[in-house]
Order: sequence, then C-alpha cells, then structure tokens
Amino acid sequence: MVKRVLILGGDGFLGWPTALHQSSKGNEVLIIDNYFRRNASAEYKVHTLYEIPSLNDRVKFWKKLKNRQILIEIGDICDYEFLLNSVRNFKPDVIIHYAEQPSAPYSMIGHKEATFTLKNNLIGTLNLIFAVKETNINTHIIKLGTMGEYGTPNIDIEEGYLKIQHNGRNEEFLFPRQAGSLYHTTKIQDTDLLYFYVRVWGLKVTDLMQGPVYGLFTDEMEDCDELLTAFNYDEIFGTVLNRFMVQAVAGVPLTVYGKGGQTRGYLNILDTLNCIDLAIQNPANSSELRILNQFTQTFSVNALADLVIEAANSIGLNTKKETIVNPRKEMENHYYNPSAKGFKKLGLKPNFLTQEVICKILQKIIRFKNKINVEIIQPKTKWT
Ligand code: USQ
Repeated sequence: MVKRVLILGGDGFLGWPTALHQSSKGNEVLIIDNYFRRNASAEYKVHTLYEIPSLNDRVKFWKKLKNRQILIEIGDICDYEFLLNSVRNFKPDVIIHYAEQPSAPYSMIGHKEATFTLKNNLIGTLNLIFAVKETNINTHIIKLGTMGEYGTPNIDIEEGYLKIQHNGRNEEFLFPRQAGSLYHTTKIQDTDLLYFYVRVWGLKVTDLMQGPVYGLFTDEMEDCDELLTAFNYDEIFGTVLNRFMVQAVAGVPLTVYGKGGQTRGYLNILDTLNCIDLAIQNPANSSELRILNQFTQTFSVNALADLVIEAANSIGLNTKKETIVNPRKEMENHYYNPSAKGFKKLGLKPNFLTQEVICKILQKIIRFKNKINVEIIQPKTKWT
C-alpha cells in the first residue's frame, strides 16, 4: 500500500537518500528542510566533498530520471504554524524526523551553537508532537535518536529499557542515559518529550538509537553524481569512518583521538535506509515508545583505522595513523556491549564493513581528490 511519508530534514546526509529510497518504492514523499546544513557548512567553511545541487534541482533531476515526484518545502519546523500547515495539507501516514542539529562538535563550539542546538532540537520535536496531536494522533513518528544517549556504561546496553529490582519490587525504566556532548544531551531530552506525550496523548513513536553512519552509496545514488548525498569529512559534520577514508585519499595520517579504544556501534548508510523501511512497515502501537538500537557492528577507533589502512594500502595509497590529543572528553578504553536484537527480529540483513566496501568508497573519493581541503581535517573544537 502506498504510504505518505513526510521527511523532516530531507536535504541532509541521511534525509536525502531516505527520500529517494521511499520515492523509488512508490511512496508519496514530502521533504521539509530549512537548509541548516548548507548554511552552517558555508558559515564554518566546512564544505562537502563535492558540490550539492539545490533541493529544487535535486528533485527535478529525480523526476527526469525516474518520473517520480518528490514534493519539497523549504522552511523551519521550529515555526509551528508552518509545520502544522504542512502536516495538515500533506496528511502523512509516517513522519521521519531527521531535522535536528546532528553534530556533537558543533554543539560544543560555544554558547551560540549550544543555544541553537538546544532550541532547534527541542522546539522542533515539541512542534512535531503538537502538529501530530492537532492533525492525526495515529501518525507514526520515527525519530532519529542516537546510541550516544546511553554513553559507555560499564554494563550491557539494552534496547531502550532496563528492568530494575529494588527493595524486592520490580519496575521497567528507560535505560539510564549519560550523554557525552550537548548534542547528545538534546537527544535524551527529545526522547523524554516524546515519552511524556506517548503516555499522556497516546502517540505512536519509534526511536531509532543509531550509531555513527558511514558510506556514500545507496541503490538510487550509486551511478548518478547529481543525486549523491552530502559527504562531510571535516571535524564538525564528518563522522569518523568517512573522515578516515578521505584522509587516506588525501595522504593525511588518520586522526585517532587519544588512545583510540573508544568503541561505538556503526552501520552502513544502506542499513539506515533498510531500518527505516522496517520501521515503516512495522509501526509502533498507540501509546508506545518503541526503541530500537540501530547499528550492525561495533569497532574501536583503532580497529577502524587499521581496516582503512589495510584497504587503502591494497589499492596503492600509503596510509598510516597518528594519535592526536583527544579534543573530546570521553572514555578511551571501556566496556561496550550493546544489544541489537530488535532489527534482527524485524528481518534486517546487515551490510557489513569489508575491505571491498571500504575500497569501493575510497575509489569514489579518489575521483574527487582534487577537491579535498586538508585545512578542515584537524579538530579545532575542544570539549574542555
Ligand atoms: N573520532 C576519532 N577521530 C576522528 C573523529 C572521531 O578518533 O577524526 C572518534 C571520536 O572521538 C568518537 C568516535 O570517533 O569517539 C565517533 O565519533 P564520530 O564523530 O564519528 O561520532 P559522534 O560525534 O559520536 O556523532 C556521530 C553523528 C551523530 C550520531 C552519532 C552516533 O554525528 O549525529 O548521533 O554519531 S553515536 O556516536 O553512537 O552517538
């Protein structure tokens, strides 16, 4: 059955590939985006690896190629009237909420960026909750959360909730959260907002606790440069594996922060799309905050660097890693054992990280080698 899919933040690294993927499945897609990423990239001079056409041109190109229409509205979901009108007119079955400021380093630059992150991420989510209540309480909200909400506790990380026995009585609570940045703190707070309104108004919510994403290819973008998603390799918006691959191509030693034992759950961008599909096909129930951990493999930073070095050297690059003083305040050696049973149960078939996958991405990056700006690679934003 055709679904009406509203994608908030649909011009971004994940939002655009999600829009293409949902459109190619035959769903009706509306993108809302305020161009935050494009504007911030220009303001902080951290441009993506290649130029990205305007959203208008992107959807025109998609229409020409596939004869499918993706609707767009440029606007800010922090403007409640704007969001409410869009939701009222489009009547979505599902809303995918990517429209948050997504960078931990950005949120740690200073007061202006911290304030923006807090306002944008919380008011945007609050407006979404009210727009759904006002229009159709049965709309399924899929909100992108982050594995970083759990932090790196010295116990196994469960999927969203933890059963506690205390003084002979039992209760289930949200799994304890311990953020490592102001950005991650806002992701905990938006979960709390949603959880509150799930309890009082009966919203249907899926919260995807996603780890750092890597990759550049999805089926819809693979052979078409005009459709590529933004690819950042700078310290603010680039995630670690994408940064390492660009560094390998640029001939810059891989920037391992501190001891490099920091371990996270990673996933290929292809699996972000697969997880979103599975969440759409298997919606949360009314009055349910369903939490799914969204990653496919765990790696330490050192392990990732070693994998990139092996792949890069196999195609003739001369890559090494370098330990640099960690600009962040985080544990550099720690226990990490998160559960990821939910998506397995829903049928996810993961795309694992292999030498072949890394080499394929490296080859694509090599085509843009002359566009790499090595000035934006070293970290400048310090946590303390
Ligand atoms: N790191 C390095 N060298 C680098 C860059 C990062 O050693 O050049 C380390 C970081 O210190 C950290 C790890 O790699 O320990 C991951 O860093 P990252 O920049 O890839 O990821 P992070 O800042 O945590 O944020 C990213 C996305 C965010 C998402 C999050 C998932 O930007 O939107 O929520 O990954 S998670 O990490 O699970 O919280």
